[in-house]
Formats: sequence, C-alpha cells, structure tokens
Amino acid sequence: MDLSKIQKILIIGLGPRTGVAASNFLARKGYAVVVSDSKDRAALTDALAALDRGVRVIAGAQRPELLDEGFDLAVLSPGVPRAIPLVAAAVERGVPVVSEIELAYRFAKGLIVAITGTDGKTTTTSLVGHILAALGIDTFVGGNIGVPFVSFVDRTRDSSVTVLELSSFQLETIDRFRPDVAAILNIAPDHLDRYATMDEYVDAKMRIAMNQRPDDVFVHFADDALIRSRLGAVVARTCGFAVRDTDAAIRFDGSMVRLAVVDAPVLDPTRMRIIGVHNVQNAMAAILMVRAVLARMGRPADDGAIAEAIYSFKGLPHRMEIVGEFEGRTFINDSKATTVNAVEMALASLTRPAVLILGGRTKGDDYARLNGPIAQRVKRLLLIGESTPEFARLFAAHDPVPVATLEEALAQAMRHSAPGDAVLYSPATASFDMFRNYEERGDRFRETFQRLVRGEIAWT
Ligand code: UMA
Repeated sequence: MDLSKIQKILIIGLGPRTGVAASNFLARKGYAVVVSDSKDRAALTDALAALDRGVRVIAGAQRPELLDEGFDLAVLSPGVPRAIPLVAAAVERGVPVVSEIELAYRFAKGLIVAITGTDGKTTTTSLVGHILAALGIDTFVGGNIGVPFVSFVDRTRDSSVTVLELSSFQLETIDRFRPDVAAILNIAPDHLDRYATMDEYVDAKMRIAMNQRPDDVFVHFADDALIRSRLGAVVARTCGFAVRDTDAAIRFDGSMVRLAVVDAPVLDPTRMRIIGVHNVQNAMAAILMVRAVLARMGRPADDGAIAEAIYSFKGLPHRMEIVGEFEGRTFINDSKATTVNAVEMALASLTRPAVLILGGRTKGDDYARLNGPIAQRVKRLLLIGESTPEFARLFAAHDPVPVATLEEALAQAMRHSAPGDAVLYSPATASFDMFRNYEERGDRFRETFQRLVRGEIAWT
C-alpha cells in the first residue's frame, strides 16, 4: 500500500471508536472516504453524529458489489471478521485490506511499544505508559485499550513513545507495522469463536513480531511453552520474564523480582498496589519493555525509578480495584471479571479469606470449575443476578446466600465476614441482566460501598 497513490478509501465497520476515528482522520487528510456498516442507520445514530461532513455512509447489507465503484484501500475495524464476503471480495480484487493500526503506523513518529497476550494486556499497557510518563518521557497510550491509534497519531513526535495494546483482531491485518519493542504476555484459549484452531490464534498474536529487525526487542513469557516453541521465527532480540525459568532475563523467585543483567533484586512485589502473581508477571514484562525503550533512547536504565513508578501504579478501575476499607474489611471491585478464568485469577491473588459476590448473565462458561477455588478461599458465597437459580444448584455444596441487590449483598457480606477479610465482587458473568455494561456494574458497587461507609445500609 502506497499512500501517495491512494484516493478513495472504504472503511468497513463504523464502530463508535475505530470506524469513526479512522473516517475522520482520513477525510481531514483529503481522502474520499466511504464507510460501510452492517447495521441500519437507526442503530448507528451516535457514530453518525460523530462523523465529519464529507464522509459517505452506506448502512445495511455489505454486498461485495459495493466495491464496484472502485476503492484503492479498505480499512477494517477490529470487530469485523475477515471472513465476511465483502472483505474476501476486496482481497480477491486486489484492494489492500489493513487494520486501523497499520494505517496509523504509516503516519507515526517516535518509538512504538506494542503489547498483546490473552490476559493482562490492558493493565500492562497502562503500566508501561505510567512508568514512561513518570520518567518524564512524552508518552501516548492507545489501541485495544479503547483509544484508536489514528485518534492521536498526528500528535506523536520523534521524541515520543507510543504504547499500544493490540488484540489478535488488530494484528490480523497489519502489513508493515513494526514495533521497536513488542511483547506477548501469555497465550490461553480465547476468541475460539473467531479462530478455527488454537494455532491460528497464536499465529495472529505472533504477527506482532513479524516485521521486527535484529535491533528491536521481543519480550515474552518464558514459562509459556507455546510462545517458546515459536521463538525460532523471531528476528528481534528476545527477552523473557518468568516465574519458573531460571535463565530468563527477569524472574520472580517467590519473594523478589530479580534482573539477570544486574544480578540483583529490582522489585519488591509486596509494595505493589496491583496484587497477585499475574501482576508480578505484568510488572516484569513492563520492566523489560521500559528498559528496552530507554536503551533505544540512549538513556541509562534507572531501576530504582522504574520500581518506584510501579509501586505508585494504582491499576485500572474494575480490575481487582480496591475501593476501600470498612470495619477492617477490604472491598474489591473486580466487575471486569466476566469469565471463570478471571475469577480463578482473582481468588488466587488473595492472601486473606473472602466473601465472594458472584453472578449475572451467564455465557456458557464452565462455571462448575469454580467449586475448587471457592472451597479453598471463600468463606461465604453470595449469589446475585439472573444466574442465581443455576449457580445455587452448581455451588450448593458451599451453602450460598442469594441476594437481590448490591445493597443486600454488602449488608450480607458484612454479616458473614470479620475484620481482616476481603469482600470481592468478581461476577464471572456478563453484566447485562442488571446493568448496561461492566463499568456501570463496578461503579454501582463502588457507590454502594460509599453508602455502607456513610451508614446508609443497615447490616448489624
Ligand atoms: N460490523 C460490520 N460488519 C460485520 C461485523 C461488524 O459492519 O460483519 C460493524 C458493527 O456493526 C460495528 C463495527 O463493525 O459497528 C465494529 O466495531 P468494533 O467492534 O471494531 O468497535 P470499536 O468501537 O471500533 O472498538 C474496537 C475494538 N473492538 C473489538 O475489537 C471488538 C475495541 O476493543 C477497541 O478498544 C477499539 O476498537 C479501539 O481500538 C474492545 C474489545 O472488546 C475493548 N476488544 C477485544 C478484547 O479485548 O477481547 C478484542
């Protein structure tokens, strides 16, 4: 794709973030922009209102004939599968199909750090951004985290660093995108509705390194056999973080994080505000990435300053977010935990007994798997939401307490806990039975906690 020869561009998918940002970005640069979305106009009201004048919208059926008017380039939103007939037809006709990430990359200045993986990418992306900013570096954070790369790429400078969270969807349609520093945090089965095999999903993730050169850095989880088996194809310098692999560049020995090059501890995880071994792993990956950026900038690695920045990182809302203490109990909002995996991780990261609030709209996950972790770590199980009848049967062995509202959940949590315990809202399910999304669910939990603190909820 040679941008200087391109005049007319088709954007496929008018999502509220990517489609809108990419359309406006290209229209402002003088390209003729047409955007197609499978939804009808009524369902696109918000996106349409945010579009610049001059962007033409074709709403509804996405027939391949749409291409007859002739396009030089197609930009695909991450939520649109490459398998749809319109995309297949574009490829057949020789129209280059790229992701918004590839598009923005062609306009980007400065260094790029790109992070993918199944779990922890949003936290790690924010953490790397937080450390770089704390070190006084002009930093941008975006990508799958919710801020499209095109929305800020024009503000990047030669001296700035862009930290991108990338999903496998975004990586499917990169072409020349070459991050100076790339990371794959871990790979577990996910999105298998979109990928035919696990191998295909891993292939998509590994594309993050495909254009890297020997002076670039590729950070990976050294304990992960699946990633290790693909390292032969990586041209960049590889750098591993590990809990088990003792040869890794950085490792957690169970009490401290040790960096091989300095042969010394560089991080004390007990001082971190984000808890759990998975967050120690995220922090180790972040240290390797930040050190690689500093090296590329010709700046010395100040491991003390990097560690202080990690200790000051509060984490993200709704992910094991400590909302406060009341009567000796720590209240934790983990509303983002919409899967069994996420709840397992949340429980594994706790060092104290917990009252667990579980439930919402089920998504066909294997919920019975939670019986083990609940038996080990939960002192009382509270059930909320439309999954209550199903969960009451599944978890009958733990004598769960059904609650109708968050107010009742917090009152019961107080009654069934003691000072020193945690109260964890980690639902394992989607939020749509009672809330608009997981953010609203977490906000409501936080507000209800504030009401408990103010004495507005009776529990004694
Ligand atoms: N559509 C079509 N044809 C189709 C299918 C969909 O036209 O066949 C349309 C839909 O009607 C919709 C649009 O395409 O209007 C798709 O929009 P989108 O889902 O790409 O929405 P955006 O708002 O642009 O959000 C996307 C990412 N969404 C997905 O990957 C599903 C956001 O990641 C990302 O933050 C944003 O771009 C900015 O880069 C979200 C996500 O869930 C958080 N990501 C997945 C994850 O983290 O697991 C990968």
